[in-house]
Amino acid sequence: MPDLFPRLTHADSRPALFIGDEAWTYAELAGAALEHAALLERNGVEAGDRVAVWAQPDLCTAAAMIGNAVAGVATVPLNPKLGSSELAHIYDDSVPKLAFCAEGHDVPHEVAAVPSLRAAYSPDGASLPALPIDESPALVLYTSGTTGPPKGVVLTRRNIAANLDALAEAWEWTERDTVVHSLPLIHAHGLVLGLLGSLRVGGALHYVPRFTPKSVGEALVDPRHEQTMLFAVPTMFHRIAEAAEHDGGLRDALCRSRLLVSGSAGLSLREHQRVQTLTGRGVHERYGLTETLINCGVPASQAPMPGYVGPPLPGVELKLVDDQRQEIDAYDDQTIGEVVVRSAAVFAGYLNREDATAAVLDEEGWFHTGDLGTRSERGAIRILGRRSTDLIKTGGYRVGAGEIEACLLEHPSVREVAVVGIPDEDLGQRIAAFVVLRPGEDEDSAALTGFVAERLSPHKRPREVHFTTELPRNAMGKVQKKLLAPASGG
Ligand code: MLC
Ligand code: AMP
Repeated sequence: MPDLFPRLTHADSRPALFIGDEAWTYAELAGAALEHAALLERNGVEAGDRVAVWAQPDLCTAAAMIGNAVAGVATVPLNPKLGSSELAHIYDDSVPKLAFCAEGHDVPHEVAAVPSLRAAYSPDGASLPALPIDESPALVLYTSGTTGPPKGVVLTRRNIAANLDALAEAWEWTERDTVVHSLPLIHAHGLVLGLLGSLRVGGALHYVPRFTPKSVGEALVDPRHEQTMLFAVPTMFHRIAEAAEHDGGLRDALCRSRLLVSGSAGLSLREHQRVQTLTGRGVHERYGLTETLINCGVPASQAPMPGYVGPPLPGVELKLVDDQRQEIDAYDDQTIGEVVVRSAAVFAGYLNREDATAAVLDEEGWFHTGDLGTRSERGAIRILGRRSTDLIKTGGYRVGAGEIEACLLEHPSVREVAVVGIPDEDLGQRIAAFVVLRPGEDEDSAALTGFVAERLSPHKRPREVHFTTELPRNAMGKVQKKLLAPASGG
């Protein structure tokens, strides 16, 4: 029978996870996951329920996520920095039976309706039962749209296994690899690829709880690892390249890694070249979305292709379509169309949002990404922008302009607001808010920034606030965001 994590069902003493100074073998991780599953049962959780997990950087967090799968429940990962309004929305929408937090960390918010469960596991070795690869929901990942609050993306075990196997093939990813990353354990990149991917191939994950170029560099050359792969977002590569200018050890660490992989946003040609010049080796890009997981990637067997995210992964069908959703045949590297994909990794739908699912997933199973790209003669894809300027990618995080606007409009001093993404060398895009205050009100930008950080989450806070007396509108009264940020949306 196909099994989601074969190495956990024949668990041995090979290392599975390194988090900070702590480490677990596969047998220890399996034992902890079983302890977690037993704890869920004692607390009345049943197969088919959902359980939220505060994604603290802790071995027990990983055990809880795997233990949830053993118990047949879907994990709703929660960002430990999540603000109060966004958490309330996620709880209301996903209705978790309980929320787990690894002991030793503060539970960020207690919400009476959702009981908190705290535990620390110190396992003896064990093995898991096989986890069948089927259509059961494994994860509900909350991600932003252009308007409204974030939607829950339901990913099944089959989605996850299909995508990880395609990536393993493209990257020649095996049990010999230790992935090093410092991404939050709440999204496709850090959680699905970084954690679940490492466990599915039977390799290891070395998680760096707090991102600094130095700590990532040290993890890459940790003598316990046979060979390493680095997963990072472009903002991290930008900061790593800055630091590597003056740090020979970091340059050496990058050079010795088997594969450097960038994703979640486009890596600029400048950063590609900088890493290449500094270390003598390049960065392999890949492209995906929460809803589809990874669609394209430059194979490890090929040289990096700055500017391109590579061809579709094995098992991914990809086409370009025009505004009428008609297929574009061009392989000319010039004609721009919306990227549309179909694969076993495409999600099961948005939780409780059939309307929103139908808007992006057609009856033949094609998912409309909203991303604009071209295709070369050899099928390599370039991502050039997005259909909507209201989806912002900042530091690799996807943020909807609409949700920030709605949040700021709850502030008593704010009368009108427009939020845009402004090109930024470090973050890719930085969030800017243009605010019209109510007559007689006076507010400073820090107060508004803090208002968003507290209610949504810190990475959604505007990095700049411009106070104005009027927003530019067209004859229909619609705000003309292009006038606020002419080059936004890239
Ligand atoms: C500052 N801070 C505030 C604040 N101002 N907190 C509250 N209120 C305010 N007004 C604090 C923050 O809480 C944080 O604290 C610190 O300042 C800096 O936080 P930041 O601004 O978020 O950090 P930054 O340096 O900008 O982070 C850069 C980054 C981060 C690269 C580390 O953006 C990141 O982790 N990105 C990864 C995104 C990701 O995983 N995307 C994958 C999506 S999946 P403290 O204490 O924490 O320092 C996907 C699919 C695919 O896209 O293809 O992969
Ligand atoms: P998310 O749902 O957070 O995974 O964000 C998905 C979006 O990230 C995609 O729709 C793209 O706009 C963007 N993205 C991911 N990887 C890349 C990449 N390599 N190049 C350009 N954009 C990317």
